[in-house]
Amino acid sequence: SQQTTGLLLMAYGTPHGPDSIDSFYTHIRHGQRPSDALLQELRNRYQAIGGTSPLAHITKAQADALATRLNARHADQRFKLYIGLKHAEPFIEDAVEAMHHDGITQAVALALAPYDANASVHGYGERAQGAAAWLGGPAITVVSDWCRQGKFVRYWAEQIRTALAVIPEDDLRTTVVIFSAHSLPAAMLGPPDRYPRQLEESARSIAQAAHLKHYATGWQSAGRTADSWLGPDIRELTRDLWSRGGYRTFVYCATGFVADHLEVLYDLDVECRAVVTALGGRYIRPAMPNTAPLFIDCLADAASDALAHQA
Ligand code: FEC
Repeated sequence: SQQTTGLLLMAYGTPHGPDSIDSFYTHIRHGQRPSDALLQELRNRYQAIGGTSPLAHITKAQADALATRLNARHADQRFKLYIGLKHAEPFIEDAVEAMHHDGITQAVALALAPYDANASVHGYGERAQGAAAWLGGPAITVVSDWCRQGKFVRYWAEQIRTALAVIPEDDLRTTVVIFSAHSLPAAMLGPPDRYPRQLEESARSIAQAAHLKHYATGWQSAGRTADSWLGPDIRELTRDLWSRGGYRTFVYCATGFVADHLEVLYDLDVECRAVVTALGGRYIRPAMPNTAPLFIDCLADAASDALAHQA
C-alpha cells in the first residue's frame, strides 16, 4: 500500500507585499524593529525590483515541481507537500504543525539553500525537528549538503558554457566567473563551520565541469550592521579583479541562492552591475535555477538519496 511522506520545503521567505516589509525585517532582526532609515532603505530596494520580490511565487513553483517529480519517481509513496519559511508565514513551525495535524508520521525536509553548513540555514532543519519533537511527530529526515549533487554542478556548468558562448573569442582571456553566496557576520561562523568551504568546493567542481580557466569566489549582500562580515564583498572583489587581474568581463553566478529575489535582482543586477558599468566592463549574470528541470531533478535526487539512506 502507498505510504504518505511529508515533503517539507523550507525557504527564507519574503514580505507578502509592501505592507509587510516592516514585520519581515523586524523578524530578521529577532523582533527588534530596525531604524526608520534602514526600513526606508529596504522599502526602496524592494521598490527598485518592482515592489514585491518574486521569491514567494518561485518557492511555491519549485516546491510544486519537486512534489510532482518525487511522486512520479516513487510509486510506493505519496509525497504531500508543505512549505515552511524562516522569516515569513507560514513559518517552519506552522508547516510541521500542519503535518502533525494531518497525521503524517514521517517526513523529509529540504532547505532551498545549497550551502547549508552555517548557523543560518542549519537552523531550518533544527527548527523543524524541534517543533516535531515538541508535538510528538512526524519523524523528520533533513536533507543536507545537496550542493554536491551532480545535477547542481551540471546546472551551473551549463549556464556558464551558455554565457561564455556569446563572448567574443578575444575577450575570453579577460573574462572571469565570480561565484557568490550570502555573507555572514564573522561572529555567526564557529570554527567547525564549513560554509566557506562549501562555496569553495562547489565553485571548484563547477569550474572543472565547465572547463573554466578564470574564476573567483566572493560574498554578497552583507547586512547593514556593525558586525564584521565574511569577505571579500563581490564589489570590492570586482574592482580588484579589474585593476590587479586585468579582467574586463564579469560573469556572476550566485550559486549560494536558487531563485530570482532581492539579493540577486538588486544586490547583483543593480548594485554590482553599477560597479562594473562604472569601471567600463561587461556584466553578465546567468539565470538562477528557479524551476529549471535539471535543478528540480537535483533536488529530487537529494531527497531520494536521503530517504534511501535512512531506510
Ligand atoms: O527576495 C526577498 O524578499 C528575500 C531575499 C533574501 C534571501 C536571503 C537569504 C539569506 N540571508 C542570509 C543571511 C542573512 C543575515 C542577515 C540577513 C538580512 C537580510 C535582510 C533582507 C534579507 N536578508 Fe538574508 N536574505 C534575503 C533578504 N540575511 C531583506 C535585511 C536587510 C539587510 O540586512 O540586507 C542579517 C541579519 C541582521 O540584520 O541581523 C545573517 C543567508 C541567506 C541564504 C540562505 C537562504 O536563502 O536561506 C545565509 C533569499
